[in-house]
Amino acid sequence: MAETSMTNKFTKTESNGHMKEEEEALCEEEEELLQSLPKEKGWASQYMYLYQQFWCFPPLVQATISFQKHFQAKHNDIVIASLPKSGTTWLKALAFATVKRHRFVPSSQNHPLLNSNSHTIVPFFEFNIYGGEDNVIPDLSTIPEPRIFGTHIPFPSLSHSIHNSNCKIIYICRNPFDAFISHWHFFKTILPSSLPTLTLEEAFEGYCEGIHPFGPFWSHILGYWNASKDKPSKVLFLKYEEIKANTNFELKRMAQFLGCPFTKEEESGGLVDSIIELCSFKKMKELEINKSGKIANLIENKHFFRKGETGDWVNYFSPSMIEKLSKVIEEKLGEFGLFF
Ligand code: PAP
Repeated sequence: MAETSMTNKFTKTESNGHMKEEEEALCEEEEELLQSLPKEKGWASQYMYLYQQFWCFPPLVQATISFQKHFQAKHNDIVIASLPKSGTTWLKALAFATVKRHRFVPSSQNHPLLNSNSHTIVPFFEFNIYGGEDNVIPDLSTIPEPRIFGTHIPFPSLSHSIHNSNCKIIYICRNPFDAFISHWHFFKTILPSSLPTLTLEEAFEGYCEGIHPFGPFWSHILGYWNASKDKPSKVLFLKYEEIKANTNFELKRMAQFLGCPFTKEEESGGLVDSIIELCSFKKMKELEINKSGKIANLIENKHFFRKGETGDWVNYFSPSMIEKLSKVIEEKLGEFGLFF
């Protein structure tokens, strides 16, 4: 399978001959399950549901169940994990360019990242792979190894096979102030104007209570943070701000963690720099595919590249908002040594 457009090219297989009845049973079960879950006003849908201690839209409940049931991790798989709007697009690109550098030379004019958005190359479990409306189980065995996947699902809800295999997880964490603003902008931009969106103030209230997609943010961050402390060879915890400040250092740390450190020759030959350049905000934003393309024929790629800066939140937060979110961060994350 070509690595450049995996999302749309999974082979979908029927698990047995009773697919139709199974699907119907699944819909009823799903409906019953949703009815039993706590719900709140959604960010981009009427309601969000609290499933396995995280907030998600209705289709994500089914996708998560399917992922947990069917995904079989391989020992050399790589999972890029994050809360939405934490730098996932960037980390997926950096990881792909690094891990596949012998197959795709980063300075090449034909590099897959020049023709496809990184979300297409590195698909999400919950949106792309198990999120189809057909409830069909994808065959992932033809994806060239090491396979790289993305997810916003919290650590405890990852599939057992991810927990139990030697596959590696890289988590990217972003200052909650910036992640919130980025997320709010994203929904405001992608939703059709006919749909009601939350005001900044409404979304902020929900965010501080942990009611936002894949939230609460503090549980999500802590799940991966604690896992990175318990199992440093399995989970690498990175921060968007630190990658921004010293991309070279953090990229080398990531390559080391993934078991493919850069050689002295690669470094002196400019390979690290060419990966950084290939994945830079400026370069990616200007690519034709990211100006005019869409992900899964749905979301325009350009919406994944807004400002790409740290600290943009200062343009939106009132003094009382700063005080409120700072307090939540201090209360929930301070004792674990996580500051922003
Ligand atoms: P996702 O959760 O929908 O995948 P994600 O990629 O995690 O989104 O986050 C998007 C943010 O990363 C945007 O931030 P902003 O709204 O504050 O601008 C986007 O601009 C930023 N981003 C995307 N690509 C890059 C990149 N190559 N370098 C730095 N930041 C980037």
